[in-house]
Parts: sequence; C-alpha cells; structure tokens
Amino acid sequence: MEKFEHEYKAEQIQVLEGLEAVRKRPGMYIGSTSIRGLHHMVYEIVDNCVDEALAGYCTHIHIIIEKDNVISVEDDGRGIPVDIHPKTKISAAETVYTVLHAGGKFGGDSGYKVSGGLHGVGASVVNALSTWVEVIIQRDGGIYRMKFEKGKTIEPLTRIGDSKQTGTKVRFLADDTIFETLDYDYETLENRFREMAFLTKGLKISIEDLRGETPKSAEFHFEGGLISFVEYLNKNKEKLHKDPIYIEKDGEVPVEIALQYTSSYSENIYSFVNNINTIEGGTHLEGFKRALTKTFNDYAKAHNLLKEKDMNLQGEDIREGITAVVSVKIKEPQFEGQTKTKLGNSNVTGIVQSMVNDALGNFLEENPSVAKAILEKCISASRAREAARKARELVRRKSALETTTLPGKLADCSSKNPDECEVYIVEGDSAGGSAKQGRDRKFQAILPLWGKMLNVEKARADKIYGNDKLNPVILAVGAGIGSDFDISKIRYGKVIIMADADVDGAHIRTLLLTFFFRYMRPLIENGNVYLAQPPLYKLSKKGMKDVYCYTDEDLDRAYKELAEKGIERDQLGLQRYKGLGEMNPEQLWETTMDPANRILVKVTMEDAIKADEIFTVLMGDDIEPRREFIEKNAKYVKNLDI
Ligand code: 0RA
Repeated sequence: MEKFEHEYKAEQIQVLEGLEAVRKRPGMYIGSTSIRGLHHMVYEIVDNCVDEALAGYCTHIHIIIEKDNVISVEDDGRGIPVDIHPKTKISAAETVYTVLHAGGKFGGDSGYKVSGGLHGVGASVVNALSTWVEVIIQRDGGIYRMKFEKGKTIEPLTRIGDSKQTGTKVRFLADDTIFETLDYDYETLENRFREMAFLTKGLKISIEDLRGETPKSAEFHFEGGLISFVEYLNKNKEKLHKDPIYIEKDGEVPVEIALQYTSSYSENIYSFVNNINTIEGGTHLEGFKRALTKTFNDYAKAHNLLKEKDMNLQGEDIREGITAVVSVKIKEPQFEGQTKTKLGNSNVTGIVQSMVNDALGNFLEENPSVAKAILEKCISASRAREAARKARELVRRKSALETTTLPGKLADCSSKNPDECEVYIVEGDSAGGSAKQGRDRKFQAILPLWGKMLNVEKARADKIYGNDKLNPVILAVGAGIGSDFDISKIRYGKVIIMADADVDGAHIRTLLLTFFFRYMRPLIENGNVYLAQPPLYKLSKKGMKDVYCYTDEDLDRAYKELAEKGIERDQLGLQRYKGLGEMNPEQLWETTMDPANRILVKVTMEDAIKADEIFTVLMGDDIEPRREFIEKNAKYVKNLDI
C-alpha cells in the first residue's frame, strides 16, 4: 500500500490541537463515554446524511454494525464536496472531518443549515474519538477516499477511481480507550432510526447488525411521516377518531404536527426540534398546548357543548388521551434545561400557536363528529379532575392533622439529605421485616407494600390519590404526581424497587414502573428509579464463605472458580432463593442492600416510546397484542421491565 506523507501547515496544527482537546474531554463533546455517547457517534454521522435528505438530495441511508463493531453509514446524496480550499490546500471533505464545528457552517447558502445532532458537533468529533475512520465519496465522476487515525489524517482525500454515482460512505471504529464499551445496542439504534424515518417523510433508513449468529435487520420508510408516527404510537390503543389530524406549514419556522385521541387517560406528546427529541419540551410545545386549549374551548363554547355557561376546560382535560408529535425546524435553536433538550427560542411559541389555532379550528368546523367525540372525552376528564381535586384535598387535610405527612408503614432513614437517601419499596411482609432489620438506617428507608397493586393503566388520577397502595408511595417520595410532580422535592435520590424474581415479583415491578412512568415520569428520566437484584442462588460449604450468584451464568462461573480451588460441585450446598423472604436480615443486607456488594439496575428512559408501548401492551385492555408480546418476548423476560 502506498504511504501518504502529510505535511502540517499552520491551520492544520490548530486542527490537531482542536481534536486533541476532544480526546482529552470527550464528555464535553459527545455527552458521555458510556454506551450513550457511543450511540451518539453513530447519530452524528447519520444526522449529516439526514441533513442531505432534508436538503432534498438523499433518499436512502444504510447503516451496518459490522462484526468487529465497525459502523458503516452509507447514503445516496450528492457526496461531500471534494474541491480543494485555495488557502488551506486541503479538500472540503477533509476539512469537515478535521476542523471542529466545520459541519453546518460550511458552504453558506446551500440550503443546508437545519443541522441535527443532540450536541451538533459533527464528523470531526467522531473522527477524533475513533481508532480509525475511512470515508469514501462518489461525486463529480470519481471515487475518492480518505483515512484517519485518532483524528489524524493518514491518507488525505485521493481519487481512486471513476464513478457515475454519487453518495458518501463512512466507516469508523470507535476508540475503545475512550469509550467504556463498543457493544452497540441494536434495539436502541433501531428505535432511533425508526424515529428518524418517521420525522423525515419519504426517507428510507435501513439497519443491519452482523455481529450475532443470526444477523438482524430492519428497514424504515414512511410516506405518511408524522401521521405514520402517531398511527404507530397508537397501534394498540382504542382510537376516538379514525385518522390522525395533520397540520403542516412551511415558512420561516416549518411546523409539522400529527395528533389523534385515544380512550386512554394519559397524555403522550413528543416534540422535536430539527429531529432532536426535546424531552423537556419548550416554546414549540408551549405554543401547541396553548392552541389546543384555546381552540377546543372556543369550539365547545360556540357549539354550546359545555353545560355550565362559564365552565372552562383546562389544558390537562384537553390533553387526556392525546397522542401527538410536534416537529419544528429552526435555524438557530437555543437549547436550555438540565439535559439541554428544552427549546428556548421565544418567538416560536406564537408561531406554532397561531398556526395550530387556524388549522385545528378549521379542522373542527369541518369535522363536527370528530370534534364532538374528543370534547365528550375532555368534559369527562374535567369532571374526573374535579373529583381528584376533592380527593386530594381530603388527603391533604387528613395529613395536616396527622402532624406528619409520611405514611405509617414507612421506616424512614435518619438522614434528610436526598442525595444520599434511598427508599426500598419492598413487596411482602417478611421481606419488609428483614429489610427493616438489615438496612443501614442512616440513609436507607423501607416502605413495605402488600397485596395486589392497582393497575394504573386502567385508572384515572382521582383513583390514584385515594388508593391505599399508591398513596404511601406518593407520600414517601414526597414530590406529588402528574402535573404537580416536582422533582426538586423528592426525599430520596434512589427509589429502589425490591421484589422477588418470580412472576408475582415481576407483576409488582411492572405495575410500579407503570405508575412511575405515567405519574412521576421525571423520576425515571432523571435516573432515580432502580431495581434491586437479589441473588438467585447461594453456594455454601462448611468453613467456606457463602457465595451468592445473581444469574445462571454467575452460578456456572462460581462452580468453575471453586473447582479451580479444588472444591467440587458435589461438596457444595446449593440453595435456590424463591423469594426475598427466605433471606435473613444479614443476608439481605449483604447480598442486595449493601452499596459495596449489591447490584442495582437503573431504570432508564433511553426510549420513552418503547416503554410506553410495552406498558400499553402489557397493561391495556387489548388482550391480543399482550399475548403476542409475551409470546415474542418470553425468552427475554429478564428485560421485560427495563
Ligand atoms: C453538498 C454540499 C455540502 C455537503 C454535502 C453535499 C453532503 C454532506 C454529507 C455528509 C454526509 N453525507 C453527505 N452528503 C452530502 C456542503 C453544504 C454545507 O455544509 O452547507
């Protein structure tokens, strides 16, 4: 192979210092070096292709996870420009890959400005954080190639052949000295690409995973765009009207919205700015919500649908059962909030609000039966809210009398500092007792729960407040529920569900997670919810320290390790734990509660959409999708609740 000497000019030295900074502080550029950051590497590259699609030149993006964790991303766009910059003497393509923040600013008025990416840092950061990158461009009648190692150019852009086609193919190997893992999660990537395909009408995105024994693949292509998205989200729900309502307007701020009401009691609105999921909402969402409230109230009044003359439907009444996706494109988005996923541009509220007012107002006038079906639901939500308020006041008054607002069953910890405090929600009587005795009472609180939990998928807020199972959870966490929920008030930084590893345990776990998902979602988003992992087995022998195993693989490993020490299988006593109740307080502490030894699984919202689907399928009214889901996932029940 030919060797390319690369001469470094003044600009290039700056470049190297720039990329060196990225390698020194990767978290600042890619968010983190965990699997999250690893996935962001892929998104950064794919986002560039999506930009090319938004500019109208790319119709298909193909992503491959190759056997050795190499990622390949290929598009059929115009190809990254290859011309040489007269001053720097390097190609535009190499510039994009070596100069920090070169991505979006390149090329001025190319109509290429609405760039995505959560961190929007672009290809040069991916390059800096990769062991190697190879880029192949087809453009202007030629095939070009360039190669990099840890951000440094190994082979500058070189014409290696002819081609009549156009497009860009990038292959990279993320640097395993920077990332904690290179083990891409196929499902996470698949979900993100499905979402991207929904958000970019007509674009085909395909993904292949060649790592396992049986390759996985998926292809997404939705001519319906957001309409398809809402249909997908609602596929297992009972709809109040047949087709999603669709609103689209180009202009200074292009806005696209689809919405459909279902008989469910929850609100499911997803908002995006430049294809980035704005988890914390912001001005675009605000504009949408205000318009919904105003338009439905105006319509209801004009058509005498409200019984009491002065009655006003509240925003939350109007959003009960809604599934909506709001997507806007903004030239210079300002992101705020804890996770920088809240849109701050203040002019956007008015723009979205007035266009939704107009379009939705017209739609309701033209579709009176749909309007009526939705408003009937809003009015009954309003009544339920009134009932809930009364129930809540009752609870508040009661607790004011009781001097403490904490539930009686709670064995609280002595520390009052939420950062160090944890509450274990424990199923069952005896386990609760052991946990109380075994805990470190300085920072560990125990809340035992008994019996069958209320299924929140089938209940409204008024029932939740009055429910004797959930009320202690609400009071213990201490931050309210629903739109009242205030994460700054939580009394424990870790809310840990501790249940048996059997069917009943899975049931209570899923029910509690459903409850948190619906009524304390920020708690999950903020990473405060955990699952305790009690051991499945204990190996014991006289004179030997007990060995606890948390999985079947763990057990195999322990047998092997002990055999190496000369202790054979038949010398060992094996206890299989059927429930937490079988452990004494010391064992429970040692295996499941002691921060030094325990395993906690953090419940993440990597994909709220997926979680919602699982909860709906598992908890909803429709039996058929639930049966299908359980059959399909029976093998993976371990992951069922994450
Ligand atoms: C034409 C002009 C510009 C970029 C591209 C094509 C292009 C970039 C990528 C990245 C991945 N695939 C691509 N396909 C095409 C520059 C325009 C600008 O940056 O403003």
